[in-house]
Amino acid sequence: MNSKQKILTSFIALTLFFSAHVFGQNPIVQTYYTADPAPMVHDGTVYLYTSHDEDSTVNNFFTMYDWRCYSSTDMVNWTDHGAVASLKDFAWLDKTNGAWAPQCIGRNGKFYLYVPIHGEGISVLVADSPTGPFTDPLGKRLIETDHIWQDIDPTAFVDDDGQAYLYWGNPKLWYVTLNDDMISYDQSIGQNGVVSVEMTTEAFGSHKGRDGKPGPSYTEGPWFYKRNNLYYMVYAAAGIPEYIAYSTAPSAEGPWTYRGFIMERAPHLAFTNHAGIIDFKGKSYFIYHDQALSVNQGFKRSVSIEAFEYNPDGTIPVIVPTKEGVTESVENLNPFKRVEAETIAWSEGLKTKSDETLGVYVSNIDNNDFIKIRSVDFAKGAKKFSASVATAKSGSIEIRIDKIDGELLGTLAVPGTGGKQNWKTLSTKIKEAKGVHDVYLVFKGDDKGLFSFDWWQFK
Ligand code: FUB
Repeated sequence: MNSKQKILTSFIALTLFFSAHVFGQNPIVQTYYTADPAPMVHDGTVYLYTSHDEDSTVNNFFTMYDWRCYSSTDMVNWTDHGAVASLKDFAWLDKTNGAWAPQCIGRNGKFYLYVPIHGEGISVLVADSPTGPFTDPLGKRLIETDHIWQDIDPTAFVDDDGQAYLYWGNPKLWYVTLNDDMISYDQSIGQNGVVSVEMTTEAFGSHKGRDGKPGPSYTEGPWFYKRNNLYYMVYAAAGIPEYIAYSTAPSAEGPWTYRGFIMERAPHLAFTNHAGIIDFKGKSYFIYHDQALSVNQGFKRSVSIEAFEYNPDGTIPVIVPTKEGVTESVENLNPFKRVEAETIAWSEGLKTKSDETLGVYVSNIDNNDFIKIRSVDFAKGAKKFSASVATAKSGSIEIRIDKIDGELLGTLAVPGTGGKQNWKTLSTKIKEAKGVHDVYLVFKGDDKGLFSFDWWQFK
C-alpha cells in the first residue's frame, strides 16, 4: 500500500469510527449499571436514586447490593454521588443481596429513603442531605405484613394537606398512611395499617397471565404523584416482559381508573421496566430503565430518560424509548467554577470510585477513554484549564470541543504525581474558547489505569 492509499484507508477507518460514535444521551450512566430510577426534585436539582445491577451477575438473578444517586441541574450532565446507601446500613439484616427499587423523599429538612430488600420487606433510611449519609432509624423493617416477599417497590408522596402515603407491591398494590415522622404509619386502618387496593380491570387494566387467564395488568414498580389535582399511579404492567402503564384517581386513595400504556416493548428494553416521572424547570421527563448498555442482559440494566409533554387533559402520551434521550439541556454548565470530574453527559471506558475525604472521583482511565460534558458556557472566553489528578503513571488530557475529534483547545500533560493517592492540581493554557460548546476530555497514555481525576475548572 502506498502512502496515499494508507492515508485514504486511515481516513475511511476514522470516518467509520466516528460515525459509529454519535453519542446520544441514553442510557444516562455509562460507568455502572443502574435500574429502577426514582427522581426527586429538591432545590433546583434533580436527585436520581437508582438501584444498581452489579457488573458480575451471581446465579443468573438480580445481583444488587447498594443504591446509587446521581444529580443534575440541566437534565443532560449527571454528577455521580456514588453508592449513598447499601444493605450494610441495616445492622439487623443478614442478607447480602436484594437492594431493589428505592425512592427518596424530602420532608422538614430530612430525606427518607424507602427501600425494598428482596424477601425482607420494606425499610427506611434517613439523612440530613439528599446524598446521605443515610442511617437506619428503626433497627427493623418499616412495613410489617405476612407477605414480605411481595413487599417491594415503595413509592412515597406527601399530599398538599400534609398526609404522606407509601404505596408498594408486586403483584398487588398496598398502601399505608405515614405519620408526620415518615418512619411510622397509622395502624388503625386496613389490616394493621396496611390497605390493600382493589385490583379491578377498570382500575388497573387487564392482561392474560402466564396461565392463560386474564388478570390485572398492574405488575409492580408503582410511581405515585399528583399533578394539577389529579393523582397518578404509573407502574410496570402486563407481566413479563413489562410495559409501563398508568391509572389516575381524584384522591390519593382512589378510586383508580386505568388509562393505558405509556411505554410499550422495544428490542433494547429489559424484561422488567420501572418508571419515575418529574416536572423540572418547566419540562416533563419520563425516566425508565433498559438493557442498552449491557446489550440484552436483563440483570444489567441502565437508566434512560425521555422528555415528553402531557396532553391538554392531563393524560400521558405513549413515549418511545430512544438512544438520543434528552436533546436539550435546561441550562448551561458554568465551567468557571470547580466541576466534579464525575459530572458526565456521556463517557466511555470509565468507572468512578469514592474516598471518605475526597468523595467520588473518576477512575479506570485508559488510552482514548473520554468524558463528554454538554452545553458548557465559556461566555466571553476561557484561556486556562486546570484539573485535579493523582497517578503513579503518566498521560495527558486533550480538551476538545463539539466532537470527540473536534477542535483541540489544549492538552494537559499529566506526569506522575507521586502516587495514586497523591492529588495535584495541574494547569495548561488553552486556545481561547467562547460561547456554548460541548466539551470532550479525551485521555491519552500508553498504559492502563493512567490516572484518577477528581475535578476540573476553566479560567
Ligand atoms: O430491580 C429489581 C426489581 O426489578 C424491581 O424491584 C422491580 O421493579 C424490577 O425492576
